[in-house]
Amino acid sequence: MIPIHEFAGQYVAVFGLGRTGLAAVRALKAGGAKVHAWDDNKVARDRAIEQGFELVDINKRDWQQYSALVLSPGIPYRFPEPHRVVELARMVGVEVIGDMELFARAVNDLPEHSRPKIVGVTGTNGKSTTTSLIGHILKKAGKDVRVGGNIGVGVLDMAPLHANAVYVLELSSYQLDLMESLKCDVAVLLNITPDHLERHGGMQGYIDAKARIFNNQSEKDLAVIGMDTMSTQIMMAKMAARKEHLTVGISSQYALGRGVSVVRGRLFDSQSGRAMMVGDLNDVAALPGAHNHQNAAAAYAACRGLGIDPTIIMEAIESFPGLAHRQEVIGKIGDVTFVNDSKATNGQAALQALKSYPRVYWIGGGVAKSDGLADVRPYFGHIAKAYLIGEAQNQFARELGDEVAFSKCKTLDRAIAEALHDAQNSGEHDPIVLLSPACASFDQFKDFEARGEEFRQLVFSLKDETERFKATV
Ligand code: UMA
Repeated sequence: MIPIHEFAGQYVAVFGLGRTGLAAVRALKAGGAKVHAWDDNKVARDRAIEQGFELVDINKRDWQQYSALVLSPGIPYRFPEPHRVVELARMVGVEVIGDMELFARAVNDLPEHSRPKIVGVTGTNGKSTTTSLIGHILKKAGKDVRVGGNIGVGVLDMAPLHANAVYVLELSSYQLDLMESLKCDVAVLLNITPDHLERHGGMQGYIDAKARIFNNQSEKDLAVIGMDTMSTQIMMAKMAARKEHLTVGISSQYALGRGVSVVRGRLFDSQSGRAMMVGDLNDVAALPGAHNHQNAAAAYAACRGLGIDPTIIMEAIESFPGLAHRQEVIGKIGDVTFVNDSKATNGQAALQALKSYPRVYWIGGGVAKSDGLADVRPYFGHIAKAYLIGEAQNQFARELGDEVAFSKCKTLDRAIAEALHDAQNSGEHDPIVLLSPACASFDQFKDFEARGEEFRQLVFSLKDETERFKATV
């Protein structure tokens, strides 16, 4: 845990009792603050009480007493409309900040020579893979590395600040909105495509939130920018012209004259102006597809920026085990392979998975994003049949129309059973059942992780049943 001393002896309100909020309460208390923590949800409150937290309903308190409101990232800050507690804080001039801001101020309070290195990673898709890959490479290079943030570890739950450590932080647009002071030694922006627009008042608000990752960087700090989406290309052009940072472009679509590119699966470093082949990503099983190649290029550029040798980086990329819920191969039932890509909560992410396989039995649905299946449409030809679940099933059925065969399954268990049956009877060689929903999960699951875990459990129990059945005939 990273104790926060800034508010020692003062009252601080913490709102939201999920991973962020509980870590913030612990860290603020350890630093001597008087913390009033609350959550709208009784289940979350009861869980916190069970864990020994004392709660105070901040809706009923005098807000003049608070020095700050620490808000969890999932709670509306500006759009679609600010949460009531944000309004309360604003009315009395109490600052509203996130856990990343507390972390940043704690780092900035250290004398310069004792500050750890900070690597920030953001983007619409690929953040978790890139964050985790950078962590893996730095570990292999012998660094004292800590990985956290949006990837699932509240930043204040990470190991205490240490001069020689490297903190690799996945930063969501929500977290970026709630921070001012973080200065990344290396900041990575992978790509920007429409997502979470309701929380940012539209596309420009979303782009502005993502751009905040570069705030406070000096001309010695490195900005790694994906060149495969229009908004990030524009950002790169503006930043390179201003010369306020060192910039490096990365791409898995274009061979960049200067930058880091992946061409036909091969990783090239042309930062010096001369292209040097670093290695072949085609054989790296945990990083399939062009989107993962871009993640690898970003991780390479970030680690080069920290002075790691190209050979060490490439060896580490080759040994990367991959992440759960991201094109994760769960196993096989007979010849049928099951792939869990539950993290694909939007069309762009699902498109990347569909692109990676020429033919799949595809499970999709949940809570659709505003653009539905628009991104996935170019890869409809890769779908042997679609198995639709959740709130989005009727909308997706309309979008697939006559172009793709589909079945409305409503729930994940039915979708898996039907997909397995069809795949087994297809006569195809090694068919693939892919869960890559192109939707948020919260109509039927707590989050994408719970959805992916259920997929895994259902596949395992079907496998057991199939094996028992085989044993009895
Ligand atoms: N709550 C209220 N009132 C509301 C809304 C929520 O009281 O109006 C309460 C909920 O009852 C709940 C708490 O707020 O108890 C949840 O807070 P949260 O949604 O911020 O969730 P945390 O558990 O703190 O997790 C957050 C990130 N979640 C979101 O941003 C939605 C986690 O990212 C992150 O791993 C964690 O902090 C640690 O940094 C998850 C995520 O889905 C993976 N992120 C989004 C994404 O990747 O697309 C941005």
